[in-house]
Amino acid sequence: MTYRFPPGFLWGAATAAYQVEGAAQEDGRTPSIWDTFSHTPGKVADGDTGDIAVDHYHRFRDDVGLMAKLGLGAYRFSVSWPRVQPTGRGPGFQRGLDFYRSLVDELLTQGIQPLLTLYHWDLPQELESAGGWPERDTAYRFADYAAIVADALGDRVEMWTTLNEPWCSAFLGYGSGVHAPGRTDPVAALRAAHHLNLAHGLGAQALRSALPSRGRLAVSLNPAAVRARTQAPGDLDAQRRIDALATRIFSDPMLHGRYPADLFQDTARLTDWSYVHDTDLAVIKHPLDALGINHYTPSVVSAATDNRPPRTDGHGVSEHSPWPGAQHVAFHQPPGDLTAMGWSVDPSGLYDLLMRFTREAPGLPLMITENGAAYEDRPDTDGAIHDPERIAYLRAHLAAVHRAIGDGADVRAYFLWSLMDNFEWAYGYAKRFGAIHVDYPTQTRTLKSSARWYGEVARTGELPAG
Ligand code: IFM
Repeated sequence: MTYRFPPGFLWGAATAAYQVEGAAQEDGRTPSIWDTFSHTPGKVADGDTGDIAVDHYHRFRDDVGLMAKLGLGAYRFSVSWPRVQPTGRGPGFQRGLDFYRSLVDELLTQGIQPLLTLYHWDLPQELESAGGWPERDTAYRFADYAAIVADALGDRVEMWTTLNEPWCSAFLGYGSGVHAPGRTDPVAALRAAHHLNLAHGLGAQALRSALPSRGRLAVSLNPAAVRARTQAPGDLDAQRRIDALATRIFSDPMLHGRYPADLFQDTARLTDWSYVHDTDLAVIKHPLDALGINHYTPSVVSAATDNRPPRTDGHGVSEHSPWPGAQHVAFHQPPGDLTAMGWSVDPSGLYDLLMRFTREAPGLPLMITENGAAYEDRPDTDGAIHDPERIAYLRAHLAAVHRAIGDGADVRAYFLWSLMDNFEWAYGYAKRFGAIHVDYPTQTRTLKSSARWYGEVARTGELPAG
């Protein structure tokens, strides 16, 4: 059986600036929090940094050529804030903006639609030194930055997303500390979450006023598909808590203009949320043209039988929890084969999320802005790279997307994470998510079998049966 996707469905692949660009000290770019963090001993596996990454800054024309060869219709990339506004304040920096203009022009020349993400975690270090996301001012700085990028690229980029996975920025960056800036303060994490929401709203306002009317706005969230281990009241309460902290803390303000009452109760011993000002929620609930969903694996939780903080699963190792106020929640391995990240392969999570937001935000188109898997891909003796597990993962998840569309979900796009192997945050270069293999010492790109397979799906709009 073959699954046919709707006409016009957009097939793309995604990357993010710090993970691929390199050229960290070129053309006026200043350090971001990820430069500082990755250069701090012990923070990233093997001491890896994004200094060179996969050198996309210099090789973007070849990389776009590979996308065109595969037949991709869209490329999701992010702008490096410290490249285009090096101090995080003041006017835009022309050389940095020129790079993105060249990238976008190359994409358009090849018939590939750009999807631009403004913030994929690389806050200018100067703004972190001034307090970072726990401080309200950072949200206003983000709105200024959004306007700069919109003024420079709004004539040629139609699809915009404000933030990528604000949960990671807030709770891995300021809670468990496995991501930059590496702080471990639960109250700072909650403050960061609110100011990221505010940044989204202010940024969306700035984009709307700077972009031509055809500009389309979205945000990429990583909502959790979280299941209770049993139907016991304690396990259901654990599920509710994690759902509030992982998903509703962002989706409720952005889509409905409110914070969940249970989130405020669960965190009342930590914070009174007085940093949420009266008018903030109206700003945050800015009308969107689409919701971006990033999804990899579901979670299974239960009530914890002891007082240990929940483990930081899948993003790095920390004694500090990324879940403020949820110290009585335990995480369990969901069923399914495991990827190289230790994440289980269970496409029902993606289906459930698509149906959830179809019910919760009727009429709002959905895009899968990230989905994919890391495996230990190695070239054969003849240099070919066969990655049947990745093909199986993608096939299963795309079948789930197709099923959701059949059940009424208005899904418009799918972006594979990732176009090519790259810097996987706290894991450095040890985890390979790419459909294109990168030999890091030589920067040679080689299509894996999954790239050829995905290219065929993208070109035909059809998912062949396994
Ligand atoms: O590599 C990341 C990406 O930057 C954000 N979403 C999850 C991916 C895999 O961990």
